[in-house]
Amino acid sequence: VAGGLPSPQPVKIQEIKCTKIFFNNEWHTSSTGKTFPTFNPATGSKICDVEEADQEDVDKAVQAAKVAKQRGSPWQRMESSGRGRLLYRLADLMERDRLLLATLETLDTGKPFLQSFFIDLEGSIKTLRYYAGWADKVQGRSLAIDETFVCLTKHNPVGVCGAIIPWNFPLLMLTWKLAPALSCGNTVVIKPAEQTPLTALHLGSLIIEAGLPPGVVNIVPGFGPTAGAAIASHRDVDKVAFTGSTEVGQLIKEAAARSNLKRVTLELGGKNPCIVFADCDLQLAVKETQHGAFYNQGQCCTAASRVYVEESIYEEFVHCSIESAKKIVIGDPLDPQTSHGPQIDHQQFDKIMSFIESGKQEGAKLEYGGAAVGERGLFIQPTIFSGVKDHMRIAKEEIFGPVQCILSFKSQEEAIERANCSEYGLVSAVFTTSLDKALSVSASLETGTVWINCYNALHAQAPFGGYKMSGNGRELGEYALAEYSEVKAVTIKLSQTL
Ligand code: TXE
Repeated sequence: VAGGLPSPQPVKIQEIKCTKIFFNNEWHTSSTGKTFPTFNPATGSKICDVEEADQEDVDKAVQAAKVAKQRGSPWQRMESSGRGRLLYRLADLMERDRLLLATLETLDTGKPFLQSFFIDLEGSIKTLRYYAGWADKVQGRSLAIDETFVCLTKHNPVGVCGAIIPWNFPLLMLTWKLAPALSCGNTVVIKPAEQTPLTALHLGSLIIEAGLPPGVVNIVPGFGPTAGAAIASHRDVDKVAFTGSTEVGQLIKEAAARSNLKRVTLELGGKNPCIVFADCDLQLAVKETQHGAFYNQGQCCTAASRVYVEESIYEEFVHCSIESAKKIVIGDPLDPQTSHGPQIDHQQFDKIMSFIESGKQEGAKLEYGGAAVGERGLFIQPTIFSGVKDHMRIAKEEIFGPVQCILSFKSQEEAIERANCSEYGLVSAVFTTSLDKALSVSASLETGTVWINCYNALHAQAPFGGYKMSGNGRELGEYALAEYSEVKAVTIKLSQTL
């Protein structure tokens, strides 16, 4: 019981209803006749089979999206406040089905149920409402111009927007793309990750119920090299938004360049530094950095994977971090007591275990965890390494698992230098009680987000995205509207200067 209210509980799901390809507000079987299974990573058992979209199905979905955005179509002619109303309605339907969607998300990803409910669903619903409010506020300007001209700018939709989604936050990453795209009047073709298609498909049923015109939102469950690649290289897709690995991000940009130079926004990996100064609130820093490292089993692009701690408090920080890790409850993700679930699949599990091995081999000190839990299954203990050095693989590469690396530093300048010494630049954090220090260090960090005395503080109103190889463009906030708009300058010649 939280705040006097009963804690939300997962619902019993008898049958998964939405398992087909979704376009034109209808459900379709795949053109190849193929399906693929989706598994519960907590048990290894199959949840259901899903229709597998391939190139031909993507073509049909893109065609539907293209027709839906055409001049004179209901969507194109709809007034902007009407688009806003549809987004509000979609948010209300998501709220109505919140328990079901949170349960589906937990079944498919293995993330603890209360996290699905309070983070993924909360964030998705808020994002839809935030962009619903923007729909009738997307506007151009009247510009000061040389000579006898007047220039007006207008923000138009880009057109058909592809969205390729990862498995770590399936519904949240989807709404981060869907909401601004619709707010600006685009149409969308979404490919959920092959590991986690279920919440995206349920959304399809809500799209119909909300009353969006056919073809505005289309969903093609399938694999990366087939359905995903078909979107990235499609000549009728005008923009693609991708969240996933840096390697695939590079493939998507290449495919965009080779096809029609579609616009690309990328949200890729991270190796995110936290700088913990001796004058910080130690308990707060321990709590936030650890939560940052282990949240969602470490499967976050924002994972706090390099924690630099000032030498004088290093030992105490490591000790407190170990004590804090002991309180983490590993178990059935559907049990509301659980705070740590399984990794998503065998491939990720093996990759993480090999990183843990490399940390030991390269001489880091394993302070806590480091092993799989149980004989079978995909659970890994929260793992803490101290004595980590910058050259070690665990300090350089994205692990995407529950591994916290704690390093020590002597001076502020050294900490900044080492924090910036990465090909990634997604997020960073600073822990200090000195406002002056917090602001000067944050000004020097080469990351798209800097959190001060907090972590994973993501909000629909604030932009999110990376410097360097962490990506291009920004999601969320007013900034994301620019990623989903074309700007048209209309210049008028007058007979005299105004
Ligand atoms: O990612 P992929 P994977 C990182 C993390 C993880 C690693 C590999 O380090 O360990 O990536 O994970 C689709 N054309 N992140 O293999 O393959 C794919 O179907 C078009 C960070 O799962 O990048 C899925 O929908 N699309 C990350 C999506 O891309 C393709 C989240 C992501 O999968 C494609 C996930 C192709 N050729 C992994 N190949 C983050 N930034 O949060 C695959 N896809």
